[in-house]
Amino acid sequence: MNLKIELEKKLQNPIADSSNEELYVALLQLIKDQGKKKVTEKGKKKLYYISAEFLIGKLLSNNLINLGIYEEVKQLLEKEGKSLEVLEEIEPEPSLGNGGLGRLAACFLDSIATLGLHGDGVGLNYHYGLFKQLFENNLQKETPNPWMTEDSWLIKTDVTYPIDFGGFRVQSRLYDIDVLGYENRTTKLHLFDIETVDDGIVGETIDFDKEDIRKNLTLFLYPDDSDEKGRLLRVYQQYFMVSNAARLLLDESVERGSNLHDLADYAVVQINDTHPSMVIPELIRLLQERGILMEEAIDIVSKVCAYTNHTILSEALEKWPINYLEKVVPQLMPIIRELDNRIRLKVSDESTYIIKDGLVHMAHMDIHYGFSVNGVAYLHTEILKNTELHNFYKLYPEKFNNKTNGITFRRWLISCNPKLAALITKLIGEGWKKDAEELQKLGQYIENEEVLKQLLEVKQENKSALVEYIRKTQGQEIHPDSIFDIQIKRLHEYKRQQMNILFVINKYLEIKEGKIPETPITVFFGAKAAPAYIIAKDIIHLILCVQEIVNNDPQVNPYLHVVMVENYNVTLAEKLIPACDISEQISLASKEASGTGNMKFMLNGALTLGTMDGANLEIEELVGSDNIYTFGESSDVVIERYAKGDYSSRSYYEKNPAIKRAVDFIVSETVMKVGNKENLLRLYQELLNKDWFMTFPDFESYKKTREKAYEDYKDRMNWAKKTLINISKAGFFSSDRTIAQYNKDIWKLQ
Ligand code: GPQ
Repeated sequence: MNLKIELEKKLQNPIADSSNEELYVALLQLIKDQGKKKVTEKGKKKLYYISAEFLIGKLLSNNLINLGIYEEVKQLLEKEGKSLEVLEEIEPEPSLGNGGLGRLAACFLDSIATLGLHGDGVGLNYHYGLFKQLFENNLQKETPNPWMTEDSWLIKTDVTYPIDFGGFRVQSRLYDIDVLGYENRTTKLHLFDIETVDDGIVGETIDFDKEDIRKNLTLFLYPDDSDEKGRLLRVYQQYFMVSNAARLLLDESVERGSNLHDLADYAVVQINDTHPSMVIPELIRLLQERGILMEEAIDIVSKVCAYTNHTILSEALEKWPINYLEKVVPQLMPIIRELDNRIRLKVSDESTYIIKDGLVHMAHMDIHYGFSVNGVAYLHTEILKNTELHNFYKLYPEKFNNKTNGITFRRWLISCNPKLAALITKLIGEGWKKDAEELQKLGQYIENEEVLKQLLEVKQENKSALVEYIRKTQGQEIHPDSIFDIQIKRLHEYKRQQMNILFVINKYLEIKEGKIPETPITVFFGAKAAPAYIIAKDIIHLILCVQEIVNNDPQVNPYLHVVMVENYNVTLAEKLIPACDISEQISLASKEASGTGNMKFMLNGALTLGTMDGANLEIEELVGSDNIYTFGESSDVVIERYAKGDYSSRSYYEKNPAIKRAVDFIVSETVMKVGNKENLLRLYQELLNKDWFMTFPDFESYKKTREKAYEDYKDRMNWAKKTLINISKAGFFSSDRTIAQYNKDIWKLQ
């Protein structure tokens, strides 16, 4: 392909005379054409990865990389006086996900395509997706996040299905996004939409008529579920997603030769958390419609569906009231009752029943009627087996398995950190791009001063680029030589951003007393709070207040700076992670199923400051305890304390002066002056009287360990050595490895 000729054909103009917008669209079209030429794997059996979220991020650069023409395009544009970086800014980020679960699904599609597996993703085409976050008066404000533009990656197909809800029928329409794997393979992200959707019912805010399903069904991801209308809308969305997925699966399987009795030889479904769980009764229903008897239909579906659990937090394990399902999907309730009855006849342990106290337990249905149940990190799966799902484990030990999460190195290193990728390639060749384990070859350089210096230089350049970006976008001046200490993830109490900000408060007060840090520190936060999650929003409020106080205090700001990035998303993550020195992974032990940010930071040469939780355990195992900063109580201690139910945060507050001082600061005049009394007081009370995620017991060891990391940072060569060890051991966390394991143990695609 002659790139210049092809591009100018699309532009109908010379490159040099085209606007950036025109160039962006021309490139997008060119990539779409190239995508069509790639091979789509067509084995007999096919995977359907059903997920409420696919947090795919911008696609332009990633697709260019996976097509192998990134450098060529970049150079061509430069020669013509244009810049690929500027074009990247034009692309809106698809708003199809919320956090780790959705980003994992996106990494998985990249790996499925790259490994040439026969499998597609299935989800919904949310027009506004997750809200866009703005900060006003130190508070989070939610606004709609329209991301679809006239020219986008979406490809309208002619696939449509009639979908029945209680009392009315709607028509669906399938849109596809091509997922280009590395080199020559491709797979599809199938996004179902409703023909009658109406973007126009949404104004300036994210409020809208929640009852007008025909118009609102695919507008928002996770509509506010603090009232019944919102919760019902979620059920409508979930059924719409899985009914479409099930019909697609059946049609395609029949087309490939299945007689439906042998469906398990043609299709496998991965149920990504409980949002798609209704696919089980829906598939049974559709098989019955096609003439298969209940008994056999259940048997078939039980061989097709596999379930992934992503959390032990009980509030995230969905349970829908029977009357919701009766209203939205009356056709499923008889099947769900039948599924429950069969368990009641077989199993004496009532805790595993599907219907209990008027609620349908979606995960229970998945476990009884799926053939595989997996957790997402070693510790998480062990906790599922031994504690949370112990009663199920006793019934079906053979179903339980672990699949430690992974990330795609194409996006999370090659694309977001080209300087580091180039250095690695210079040292060990290209092989690591296909076989991530080859990163281990970097081990030979850990005593090589020249290499370590180059590693530090790359980090410094990435930090300077971030400084520039933050200046441009948020108007803040950051010290490029400061330690970049970063916590970016969904805002949730169990992730304990509140513990981090208490540390910052403590540091601020120490500096005010004259205890000056030897190296300046910049603490970054990025997080969205669910619109109805009050305490999470109060924590954001506190972070924003502290940001204002610290950054405007001339006595403090030469040494300490706080940056809360607005509207944290994949695009921002790609800028923050390559620039990070210290990666905050400080969830309460046992609560973070895996984490995947921890892996991205490690791969980009940041050192982890973390609890023994989720995949942090596996990071420690790989890099050794000298190359990670772990602290805090173990999951065993935490689980036992919950069981005893005797935790009193107030006693820690009274015993520990540093905790008391930092917590009291929340309601001090200094903070009240820049914040809201109501929010601050509520958070203060919450910590003092509840602190459900036990920040206080870990606070001392957190403080000590974080200070130790800051101390170690001063010895730059030794620090660089630790970061190189981390990079060299990151290969295990490639999602190519994770997907190969899913395929070997669960999917068994050819
Ligand atoms: N996760 Cl249940 C989400 O991002 N959203 C959810 O609704 C649930 C889980 C995360 C989980 O918190 C992380 O620990 C995992 O690394 C991630 O899923 C992917 O497994």
